[in-house]
Amino acid sequence: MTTPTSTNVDLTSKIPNNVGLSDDPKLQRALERWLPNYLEWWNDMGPTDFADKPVYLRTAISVDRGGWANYAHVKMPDYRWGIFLTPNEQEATIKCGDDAGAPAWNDVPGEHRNALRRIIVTQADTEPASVEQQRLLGHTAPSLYDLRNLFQVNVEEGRHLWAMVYLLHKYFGRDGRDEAEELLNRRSGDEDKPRILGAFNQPCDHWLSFFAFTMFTDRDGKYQLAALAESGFDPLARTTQFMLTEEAHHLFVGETGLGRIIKRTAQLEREDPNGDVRNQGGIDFDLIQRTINYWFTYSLDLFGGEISSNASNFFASGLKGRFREDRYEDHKALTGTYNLPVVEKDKLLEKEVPLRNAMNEILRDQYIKDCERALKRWNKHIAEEGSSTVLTLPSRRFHRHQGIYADHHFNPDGELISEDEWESNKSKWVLTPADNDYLVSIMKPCYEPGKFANWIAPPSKGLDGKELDFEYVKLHD
Ligand code: BYC
Ligand code: FE
Ligand code: FE
Repeated sequence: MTTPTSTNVDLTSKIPNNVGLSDDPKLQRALERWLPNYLEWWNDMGPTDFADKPVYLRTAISVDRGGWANYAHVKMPDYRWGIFLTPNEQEATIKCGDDAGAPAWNDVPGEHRNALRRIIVTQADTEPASVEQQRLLGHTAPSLYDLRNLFQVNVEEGRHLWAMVYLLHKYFGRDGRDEAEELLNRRSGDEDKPRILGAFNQPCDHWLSFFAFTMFTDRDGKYQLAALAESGFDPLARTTQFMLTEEAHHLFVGETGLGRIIKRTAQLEREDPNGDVRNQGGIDFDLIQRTINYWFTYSLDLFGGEISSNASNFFASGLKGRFREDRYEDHKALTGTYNLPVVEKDKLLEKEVPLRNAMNEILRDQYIKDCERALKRWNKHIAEEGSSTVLTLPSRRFHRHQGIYADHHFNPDGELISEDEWESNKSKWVLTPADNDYLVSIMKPCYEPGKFANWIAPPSKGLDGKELDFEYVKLHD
């Protein structure tokens, strides 16, 4: 039986949904029991101190094209976190692997149960983690426009957790309910109960990191979700398809946020006779480059090992496809190979690996290309402001904590270096505690409608057709 979904959303239910929740009272009760625990987590670990302020948020009230974004001033705890699956247009099939072309699963096949649960739990864990990482940023926002964007991202990451918890409750029985509880118990950066993936335990305590995170880490989300949108487990495919529509805004926030800082930096450089940006409370290009290096590489880690039997199994069993699998002709990938440099006896040597084992690397390739596109755009804007600075992405081997390069040291160009060389250069290459101190010191809240902090340029236009001086967050009633 297929999951009943329609473009009509049941908004009268405690949990808005288009999955016919009211027809499944047992599941509905289980989720309604999880709801207060979720709200408790949100109150403890979500954005601090803004619970009573109306925020101009978009809420999904329908999954129709164009009809799913409904804007209104809402207090965050009243945001209606719901469960939405993109409706099926035709009978779904398994998109890749050994059974490519066979009908998709509407239930969890026994032999793939553990792998699927692991994928869903891993995906789910990142969502609340990011909210935890960003919980203090409301106190230092550069404008009401940015404050609103932060909160929009936060409530939607909360909704993404709901999306995954629905799958766990509906399809994984007791185990799924236990996992859903655990998702509210782990904490970003906690020594005893950390979040699962590395990037989600790193501190994000100022807005340069926030924008780099939404640019680079949310972009891993885009590629992982796109790979899961090709899943043969149809409820997962359709859930992630809907999540991707929300994700686009997070990426917009990151890319334009960094772009606006970069633009402002070029202007400040020009305005000072010595090109000194910091004496005007700005963010110098070297610091921006170190931030890019830091978050880009932690995000590269999120794709997993370069040579991965997990990835091969996920692909072979049709659980996880490639980015836009339909653009490939061969969906089995049994014959091809992929070449990549590996470290052998202190040298980098090309190695050929079977295509299926390289699926993480193939997804990483597409991610890197997408990041390069953004860098190119920023560099164009820097040149237009009259600066000769060129920002770059470091090599994929640089500053890695997962995969085949993690046990070695590389410079940003990707050349093998000694540990000494790494140690003596790392403060030039990646964000340091002193950098974070400086950034925290310049980030004072700027909450007058239409005003922006000095270290960032205003956006080219407001949101949802509103002016820049619109009251995106109502701080005073
Ligand atoms: N940190 O074969 P390997 C998002 C572990 S972001 C720590 O190399 P595999 C969002 C791995 O678990 C998208 N551990 O990797 C963004 C395994 O452990 P075990 C999130 C790591 O399994 C912003 C071992 O290393 N979604 O949505 O092929 C805001 C060897 O595994 C890391 C997903 O990730 C790491 N970085 O690939 C909000 C999709 N990397 O089993 C939200 C679901 C690897 O040996 N996840 N390990 O103990 C997956 O598809 C895969 O688990 C991964 C790893 C791609 C993450
Ligand atoms: Fe998300
Ligand atoms: Fe996101």
